[in-house]
Amino acid sequence: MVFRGDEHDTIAAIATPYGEGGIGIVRISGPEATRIAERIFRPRRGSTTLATHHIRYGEIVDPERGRVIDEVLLTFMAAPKTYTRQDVVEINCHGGFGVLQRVLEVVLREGAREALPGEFTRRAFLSGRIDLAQAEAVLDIIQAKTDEGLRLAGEQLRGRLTKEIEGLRGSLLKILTPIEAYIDFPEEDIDPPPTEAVAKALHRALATVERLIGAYEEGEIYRDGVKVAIVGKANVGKSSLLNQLLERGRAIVTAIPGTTTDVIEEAVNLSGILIRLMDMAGLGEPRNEVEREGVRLARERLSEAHLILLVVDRSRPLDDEDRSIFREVRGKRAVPVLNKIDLPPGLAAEEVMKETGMEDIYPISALRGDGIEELKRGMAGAIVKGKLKRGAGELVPVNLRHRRVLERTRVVLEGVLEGCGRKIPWDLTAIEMRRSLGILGEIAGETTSEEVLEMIFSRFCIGK
Ligand SMILES: Nc1nc2c(ncn2[C@@H]2O[C@H](COP(=O)(O)OP(=O)(O)OP(=O)(O)O)[C@@H](O)[C@H]2O)c(=O)[nH]1
Ligand SMILES: [Mg+2]
Repeated sequence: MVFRGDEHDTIAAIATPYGEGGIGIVRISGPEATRIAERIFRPRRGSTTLATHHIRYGEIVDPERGRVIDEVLLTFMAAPKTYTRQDVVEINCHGGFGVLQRVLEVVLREGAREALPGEFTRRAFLSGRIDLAQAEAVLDIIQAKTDEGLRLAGEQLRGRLTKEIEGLRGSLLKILTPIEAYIDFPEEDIDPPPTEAVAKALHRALATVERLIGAYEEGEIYRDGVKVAIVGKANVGKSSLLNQLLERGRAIVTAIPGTTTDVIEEAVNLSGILIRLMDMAGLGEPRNEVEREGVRLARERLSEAHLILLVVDRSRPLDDEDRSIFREVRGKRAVPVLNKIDLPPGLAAEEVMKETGMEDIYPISALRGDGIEELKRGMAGAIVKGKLKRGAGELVPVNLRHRRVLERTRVVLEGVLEGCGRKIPWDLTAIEMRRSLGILGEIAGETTSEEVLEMIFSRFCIGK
């Protein structure tokens, strides 16, 4: 989709989700917003002139037919103290699709144009009220599924990454300025910058770039969640465990081995981290074609898991199938689980510890729910230990787009550093340094191409 809008016309959209709700909002932004509002809004009492940043009670009337559409609360906010820095009107209607659609219709008939996805936020960006990384944060806030994800997005909206990038650009400029002075004013007899000092400063800048790239990996967990695979032999109670963790009967549980064949994926929130649980067929020798396909699928998905719940049936001795699964998950991050502790034991925890080399075993009964809370704490601990060095609040929010920009910056700066070693002419160094500054500017959106903007804003919903 090519962006067709320009920021000088007036846009309008239903800003609340489709469907029925207590209230629904039609939002208008642009130079015509006030005129349109004054034409279609009839206040219950008082002047028809709208005062800025006030809420008024009244009706929306179709000015052509004179018919009342809905009883509303209307907020008028005059530029520039608004989301888009333009005049903004928000009409709180009753939250029915028919009502909202009718109100939007008259607004459009009176001269507004239907907003494109993300166009309000795009205007906030174009007017300079927020930078591009902050605009992306708006989307992250809308899409956050956990508290921690929300906190990370909040950090971004407050401009955390932008500040880091400004710092980085500042240090690059500090390297660049004496080089440019040396090149630009040859008659002034300026000494060339000392190569070692430049190299040292470049190393420091590269370390910052590395740290920010690393922050992406850490933040990934908060943004996209952690994939956890429930792994074990057939009939050990994997699906029962899934149901316990979800607190509902999601997967079929039977006494027949080989009950689960497809991979079942469900999300659950564990201490603010989004966990994407995958229940699957038991790994082991397939007894028929269905199981063979199931095992193949299970193995495929196992490879994507960040964490494995390795389930063993404690009521039976270990056999070769268990051992072969232990071998298969060796080297992966796993939490061992001893299930069916309500039955007489056929196996000691020490044996499993010895054969898997894993400690911290969690004894549970997936049938009765014993030990599930401890297991949840253990899972959270294993995830945090593995990946998260900080809480979301302390993390610099870096998304995939930012990371790509940072990686390109890294390549350029590494080139500069290498050139320093070879004592290439200073003007070449200066050109490359300028290039790295331009690349970094893409994060805040100073040097971002129209295609990239298009890609970012088209992911928004209409009305945001
Ligand atoms: N006594 C007891 N039985 C359990 C427990 N957990 C599961 N079971 C029983 O074990 C049988 C298999 O449970 P499932 O949850 O279907 O096991 P699964 O590992 O998903 O099995 P497949 O999908 O066939 O690989 C069922 O009869 C469950 O009721 C438990 O903690 N205690
Ligand atoms: Mg199952």
